[in-house]
This record gives sequence, C-alpha cells and structure tokens, in this order.
Amino acid sequence: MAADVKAAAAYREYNFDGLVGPTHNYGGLSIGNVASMSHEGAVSNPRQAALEGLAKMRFVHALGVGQGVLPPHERPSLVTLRRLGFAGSDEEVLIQAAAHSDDLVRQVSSAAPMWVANAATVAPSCDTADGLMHVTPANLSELFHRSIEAQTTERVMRVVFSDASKFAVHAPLPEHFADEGAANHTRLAGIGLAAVHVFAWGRSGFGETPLTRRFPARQTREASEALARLHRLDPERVVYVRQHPKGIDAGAFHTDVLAVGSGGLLMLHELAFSNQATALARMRSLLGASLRVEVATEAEFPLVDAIASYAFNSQLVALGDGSMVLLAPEESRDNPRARLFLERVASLHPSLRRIDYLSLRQSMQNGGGPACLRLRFPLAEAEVAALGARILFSPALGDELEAWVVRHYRDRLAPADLRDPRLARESFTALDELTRILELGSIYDFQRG
Ligand code: SUG
Repeated sequence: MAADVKAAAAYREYNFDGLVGPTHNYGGLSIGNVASMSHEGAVSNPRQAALEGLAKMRFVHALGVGQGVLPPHERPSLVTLRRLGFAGSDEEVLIQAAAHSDDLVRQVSSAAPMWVANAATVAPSCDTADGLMHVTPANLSELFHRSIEAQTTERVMRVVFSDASKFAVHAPLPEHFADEGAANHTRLAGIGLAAVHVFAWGRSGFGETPLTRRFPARQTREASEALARLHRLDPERVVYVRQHPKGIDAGAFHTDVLAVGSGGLLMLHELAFSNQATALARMRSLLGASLRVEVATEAEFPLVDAIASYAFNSQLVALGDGSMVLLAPEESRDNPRARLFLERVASLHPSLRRIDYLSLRQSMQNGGGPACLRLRFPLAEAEVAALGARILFSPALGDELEAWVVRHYRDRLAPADLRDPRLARESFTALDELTRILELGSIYDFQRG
C-alpha cells in the first residue's frame, strides 16, 4: 500500500464535463429536483446552455486543471421509441409518438446526459487492488428519461478508455440496483495516506419501507456496495453513509446537492447524511488530522437556501501547488446565507485560495450546478497518454466547439418544439459532425444503421 500512496502523488485530476445537447429543455421530468419541477414548461436556450458549459471548461482549463469533454447523447432517442413499438422512418416514429403522448416525447428528448456526475462512478488506479482505473456507467434506473443514458455512456467510455491494460470499463449494474453515479460518491485523500471512498445511498433495493415522505430516494445501498466490490477497493477504506431523508425531501436528490469533498476537505450540510456523526468519526479515524470537515448547521444555512443556491454543488479543484479553488454557481453568490457560509469556509482554510462564481443559469434551472456537469478522473500520465478520442480540452478545441454550437443550436426551445422532426434532424446533423470533431467514431444509433 505504501508504494501506491507514493504513486498517488503522480496523479492529476481531470474533470470531464458533459457538453449540453441541442434539445436542452425544461420538461419538468425529475420529481424531487426542485429546480426541474419549478421550471416545467419554461422556454430554454440550448445555445446559451452549451456556451455556458464551454465557458466553464475554458475557465477550469485556464486554472491549469485537467479538463476533458464528453459528448451529448442522441435525442430524441428514436431507438427507445422503436423499442416501444413505434415504427417506420425516423420522422414517422417521432410523429406517431407525439400523437400518442407529449410526455413520452419529452422523456426521450431530455438533454440530461449533460450532467455527467451521474454518468458513471470512477476509481483511480492508485486505489484499486488490480492497479487498473475502474469505471462503471450508472444505470440511472430511477427515472425513465435518465435510464436511457447508460448504453451510450458505456459506448463512450469504451472508446475513451479502450486500453484494457490500464482501464476496466464495467457494464452498468442490473437495473434493480439503482445507481446514480459519482454524484453519490466522494473520494477523500490525506497527504501520505491511502484514499477513502465515501458511498452515499438513499434506500435499500430490497423491500424497505421508504423513509422519505415527499420525494423518492434514488441511489440504492446495494448498488454502492456493488461498485466498491467491482472497483476492487480496499473494504477497510470504504465508508457507506445514508442520505438524510429530510435532505432528500427538501430537494437533495443527489448527495452532491448537500456535500462536496476533495482531497482533505469535506464540506457538508448537517442534514446531508442521517448517521453523520458516526460516518464522520470513521472518516476521521481513517484520514486523521489531514481531513478537515466543515459542517453547515440548519441555523447557519437552512436547507431551503442550500438547495436553492446549490452552494454544495460547487467544484473544489486542486491546483498544482496544492492549493484549491472553489467554483460555485452565481446563485450562491446572490444568496446571502450561501455566500456567508462559503466565505466562512474559505477564511478558515488558507489553502482554499479563492471562490469563483460561474454563470450556469440554463443548467441550474434544471437542477444541475457546476459539480453535476463534471465527472472526475484522477489519471496518471501514462493513462492520459492512453486515452482514446480527442476529448482533452484545449483552447483550440473550445473554439471549434463554440463555433459548432453557434452553427447548430437553437436559442429558443419550448417543450412543444420537441415534436418537430426538423429539430431531430438538426440535432443528428450536429452530433454527426461532433463525432468527427471529437474523433469518437460511430457512437450514436443513427450512425450505426
Ligand atoms: O437527474 N435534471 C437532472 C439533474 C442532475 C443533477 N446532477 C447532480 N446532482 N449530480 C436530474 O434530476 C431535469 C430534466 C427536465 O426536467 O427536463 C433533470 O433531469
């Protein structure tokens, strides 16, 4: 283990962000996600959404932090409609589905794959028993519009992490083991100590009376346990913790709505986890003094403000010199309680060099903040060299992607527009071109005949 710990210093964190797709819209599809529910039916601006996401990637890259990009999925998902019995040409399939149910068309048109914190769970090779980096695409089986993401995610992961001597890409878990990916997983690491993996879950998959009253819990405990096993993590350095039912009922459908951690710093709300004191004691016993924990009490920072502002959905990014920057959504600058809390944490941690506030309004209105838009991969240099496709961000790639967005994306989309076969055609044309820009090959069903 000591050798592994030493090697961990040679790893660099890459944040892979999901590119927003051309059908970004407000479908009101996510029960328990307050922003999604309250923006149902609003007119969206897919072009602005994608440009906001690219501006974030550019910003993080300019900080000297590793940055990658993951593609949107094809939407509308005609392959899903065909599985449901709609037949004929692409146009006929969509028209028939629209005549049958507007709701179904919204479900298969969501651009939700942009929130790649839910795409998969990752274990870096320095933490695994076989020395491979492990990644498991999330089945997202709790909500229909997200359950149709896993197959494309797996295809993308198999292109990017194709080198089997370095990477293990697993199949998504069986659907009953509802899994929402890295949004419920935190890797903490102190200096000179092996990392600790914290897996949070909201319910058991096997016959438990729900503890939440208002909203469903998404992640199952059994999925978290399976991920730790599949990823060959040291069971002694895994901590399981239950999402607090009160937090879920207030709108914290994923752990990253009430907690964020990186390296030796963990920030969380007192209602993030139900057995919080025990879980924190275990983390402290594993990481010793190198773990710093900042808890916001309900009195200091009420749940309602935490969820509206998404302050805990900030990204904590490590700079090369060991200091960190906190990337928060603008909504937490504008919420006085959120801002005070973040400033308090920064004042106590000199290594937290600054707080930057990012404009991500389009994504935020669907409940997706900075942390939702990214999936973290700590990678060794040789692993970076082995990545497939052209997915590492550079200013030149950013320019190309921005021009591509401006060429193809609409600046106004109402839910009724999703019925329009022209939107589907525009999207597929754009995505076909994107696979050439990102050198991904034929990952989409419409390219595979
Ligand atoms: O699964 N919203 C996503 C937001 C995911 C946020 N991710 C993290 N917390 N990591 C969800 O609820 C809304 C789609 C709509 O309503 O149109 C949506 O799917």
